[in-house]
Amino acid sequence: MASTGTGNIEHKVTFCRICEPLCGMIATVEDGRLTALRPDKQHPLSAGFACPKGIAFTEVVNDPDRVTVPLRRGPDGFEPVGWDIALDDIAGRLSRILDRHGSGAVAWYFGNPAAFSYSHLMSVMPFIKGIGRHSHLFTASSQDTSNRLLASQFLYGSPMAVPIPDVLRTDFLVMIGANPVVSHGSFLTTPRIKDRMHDIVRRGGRVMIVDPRRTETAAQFEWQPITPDGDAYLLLSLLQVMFAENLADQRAVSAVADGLDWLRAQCVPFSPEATEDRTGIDPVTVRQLARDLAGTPRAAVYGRFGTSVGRNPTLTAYLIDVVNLVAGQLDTPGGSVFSTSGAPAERLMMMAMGAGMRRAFRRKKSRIGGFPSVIGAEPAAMLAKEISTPGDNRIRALFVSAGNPALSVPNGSELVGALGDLDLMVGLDLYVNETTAHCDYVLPVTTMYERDDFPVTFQNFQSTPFRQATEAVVAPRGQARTEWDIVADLTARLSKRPPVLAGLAGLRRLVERTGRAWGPRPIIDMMIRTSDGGDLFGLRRGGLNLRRLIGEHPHGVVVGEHIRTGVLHKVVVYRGGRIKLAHSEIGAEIEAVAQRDRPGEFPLRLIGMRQPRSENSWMHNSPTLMGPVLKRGDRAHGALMNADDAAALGVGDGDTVRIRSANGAIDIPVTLTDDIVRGAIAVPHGWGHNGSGGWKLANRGGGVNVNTLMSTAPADVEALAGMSWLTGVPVAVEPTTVTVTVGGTTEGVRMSGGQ
Ligand SMILES: Nc1nc2c(c(=O)[nH]1)N[C@H]1C(S)=C(S)[C@@H](COP(=O)(O)OP(=O)(O)OC[C@H]3O[C@@H](n4cnc5c(=O)[nH]c(N)nc54)[C@H](O)[C@@H]3O)O[C@H]1N2
Ligand SMILES: Nc1nc2c(c(=O)[nH]1)N[C@H]1C(S)=C(S)[C@@H](COP(=O)(O)OP(=O)(O)OC[C@H]3O[C@@H](n4cnc5c(=O)[nH]c(N)nc54)[C@H](O)[C@@H]3O)O[C@H]1N2
Ligand code: SF4
Ligand SMILES: [Mo]
Repeated sequence: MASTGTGNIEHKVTFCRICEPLCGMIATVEDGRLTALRPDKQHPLSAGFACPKGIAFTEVVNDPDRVTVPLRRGPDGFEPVGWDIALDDIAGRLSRILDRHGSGAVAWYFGNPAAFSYSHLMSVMPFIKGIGRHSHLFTASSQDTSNRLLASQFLYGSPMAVPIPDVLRTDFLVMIGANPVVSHGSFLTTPRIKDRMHDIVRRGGRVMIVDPRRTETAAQFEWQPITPDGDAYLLLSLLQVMFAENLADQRAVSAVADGLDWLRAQCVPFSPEATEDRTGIDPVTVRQLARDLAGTPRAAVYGRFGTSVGRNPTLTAYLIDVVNLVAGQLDTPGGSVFSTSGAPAERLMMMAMGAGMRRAFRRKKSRIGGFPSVIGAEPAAMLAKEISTPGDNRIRALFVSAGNPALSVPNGSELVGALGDLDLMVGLDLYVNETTAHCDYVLPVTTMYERDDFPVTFQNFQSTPFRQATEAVVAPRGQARTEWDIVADLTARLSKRPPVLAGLAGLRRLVERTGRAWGPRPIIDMMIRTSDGGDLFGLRRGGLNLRRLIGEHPHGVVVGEHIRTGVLHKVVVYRGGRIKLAHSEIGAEIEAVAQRDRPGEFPLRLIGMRQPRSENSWMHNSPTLMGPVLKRGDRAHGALMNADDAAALGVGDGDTVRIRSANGAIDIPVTLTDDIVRGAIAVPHGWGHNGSGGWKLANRGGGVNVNTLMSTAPADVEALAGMSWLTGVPVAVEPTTVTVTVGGTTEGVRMSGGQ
């Protein structure tokens, strides 16, 4: 690995893997210890940018609260044990559970950071699938991306075909439900995304942000306010206008897609006038937007998190692509494009994945709620009920890696209650968090700087085709090991290995016999060699392989100026290579949208809000990130509310309010603002560190778990992709403090205790 420095101080080139831009980093390593991180000025794309979280990561690596030895639950809480004792016991208990109850008794939940580690994904997936055909897999994706992947499966035949906006070339970017100034982009790897968006405006183009809140991003560009969960109506209206005004080149669309007549008929009832009370957007604006999207030569609509967690998110994701298609903006420069790797085998992979996942979607239904399998997983909102409901294939052993579902999925207290029914629970995490606190064992894992990596997940979401790989920067702290090693070791210790796992164990022995380390590197090497910029195993002189990428290009290499377009025939894997627009499932969702309930007992709508110094639930133990927050006292976690709504309810700025939903209630201080539409209230997620976790500073930050308000009733989970309902959730807000005047000074008096 490239490094410079004198004596015991080295400066190592690497990259951040907290969020999707994967910013280049220089790590200062003194006597083998990570002492500082700074942005890499020589990184071709992030070019000296890093956010506060990335810089603060040194504090995670060296955190005294980190789990650095295997922990076993004893009568007095967790106690350290050796790896052999831990893994022998886990393997023994797992083997007995498998013998007695079969593979349906075993489940794995992996969370967001798993997507940022090749060795994590490439070990856990084969393990849990290899356990047997009834095993359960849950991921953060049913709170995040499954709807988007399923929409691609419907339209193109494969969940791997996910279009992204061609940010570098577009002249009109419409972002729906995304706040990249804070999130740094999602399903979109565009380092320095804010600068790239300002470039659009600088070259005479426009950026429009469709969001119920005038976010940090909306404040810098055009803000189009919308009623929470109104996106499907807006998109249907855009299509209605495009058809009614003949803005679409229908011949061009019919040349690549089947079902245009079906689609046109579906949109008829949704004129902008008919949807105005659902979106809060004036029909003149909607018509103009439709004309601008169809009339600007390079325009792209992009939707992200805010469009993924409402009532009908698979439909919404489907409609975003269809709007791009009908506007003539799909698969064209500056439009909505498919970032392909250039590997000859890519289409074969997509075809195989697509066929397998389409079959599983039709045939495999979850035990509780009958939800279809989406990218091989079940809805995490059903995890608690899958543990606590008796019957065949009830979960008895649960592994949780890189996740904190007690805070991240709906109704965490139901889940925590259910965890007590398990016979075995094992966590693989950097910390004892609010979920792993309930484990029999918590196993210490490496941080991103303690392992080699290549960001497989994000290769096809890059605005600029780019390759970078890294070695570990420091040795693992304490006894931490990679998920790959832990899974391999556990597999080897199972008394009777299911056939797939036996095969993997055999393969491992074979590889080790040749003197090579068992790991994901050969697979990654092959990917690099066969995709854009690769050496094609010697056929392309000077091309890349993994060794050369790390050794000669530590800052990474741009392997193409722009995303390739004109690739529809490669990414659409249906026979004939044609997009399929007509689906009975989509028709049923359009029907459901038309019938959606109006506000009743709960008149307001809850939305989320990411924060620059938080990463979901897990960076609240960094003094650098938390210090300024804690200084502001109880404002570490607070809600944002429209000032007029507040006035109508008698709520003042800074008051603590009670937010109630059909599912629960939380008490939280509010800040009043005009920068959020009337009827909406925003609460950040990832808080609610109640002291059960081992992260002391996070516990001091506390906050409340907003997902207490969310439902796990099967009827409240989206029927298609099993998405949790996290935005546009009906709530009522009431003051918990009243303002009284005592001897001339104004004070708030609490009317009721905590929830
Ligand atoms: N600092 C920071 N960065 C992060 C994270 C973090 O926790 N902190 N998390 C990372 C993760 S896991 C992800 S998935 C990404 C997500 O990144 P993004 O996809 O950019 O998502 P958010 O930042 O949550 O922004 C979603 C926006 O949708 C709006 N919204 C809510 N409901 C609706 C709706 O019904 N319609 C519309 N149109 N808008 C709506 C919200 O007001 C919000 O501004 O961020 C990643 N980056
Ligand atoms: N209400 C509401 N709920 C939400 C969201 C929202 O916006 N609003 N966002 C949703 C989204 S988009 C997401 S992605 C989920 C996130 O939810 P989850 O993925 O379930 O949890 P995180 O909070 O990301 O916690 C990640 C855990 O991984 C650990 N960790 C970090 N790095 C590693 C590693 O390399 N290996 C291992 N084994 N562990 C590691 C951290 O210590 C932490 O405990 O939350 C979802 N829930
Ligand atoms: S934006 Fe921040 S957290 Fe995300 S990759 Fe860059 S430095 Fe890391
Ligand atoms: Mo996420």
